Amino acid sequence: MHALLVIDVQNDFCPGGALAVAGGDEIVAPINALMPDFDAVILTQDWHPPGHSSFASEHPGKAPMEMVQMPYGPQVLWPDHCVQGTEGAAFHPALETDRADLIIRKGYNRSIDSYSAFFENDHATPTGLEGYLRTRGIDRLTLVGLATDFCVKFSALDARKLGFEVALRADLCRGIDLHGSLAAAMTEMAQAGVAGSG
Ligand code: VGL
Ligand code: ZN
Repeated sequence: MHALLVIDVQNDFCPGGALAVAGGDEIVAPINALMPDFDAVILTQDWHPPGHSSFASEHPGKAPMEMVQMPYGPQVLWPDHCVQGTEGAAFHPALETDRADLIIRKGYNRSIDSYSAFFENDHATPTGLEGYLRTRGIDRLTLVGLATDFCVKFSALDARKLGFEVALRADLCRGIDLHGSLAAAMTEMAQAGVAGSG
């Protein structure tokens, strides 16, 4: 069983949003067109409470895109984004969300970020997606979405660690590219055996 995993195609990651990824909206129509080719379609939704600890606004003297040390490791600080229930957290209006079997939300714990669809940024607290996939007999994943070098990469690497067969449609992803993070992400994914990332 082969699932399409659509990462964070939300207003705040598209042009005009709080953490806009260049070209983020360009991938929406081709992702919709791909959905019928899969046994399952799963969407992720970045879903932060107000005052989330990944927001620079919670760290006096810090600006967005600066780093801090968190108990679970280094963390990039972001502009406030994808706040639960806001228009910015909503999916891009053209994304065909009705086709999704499952929408998995992440980043809802105030004290820890969650880039990956599988684990929070401590690499230990599960979102529950692994169990869902296994109980449905899904063993192959194709990943698309935003952002290539953060949530897509973390999801792809965790999926490989968990033993799933993983392919990236790099043409249907867009990156943030902070200090070369996009090229580094592609290399990391290729080394981990993510097809389509080399
Ligand atoms: C993401 C930064 C913060 C992503 C989410 O979807 O890649 N990036 N939250
Ligand atoms: Zn986020």
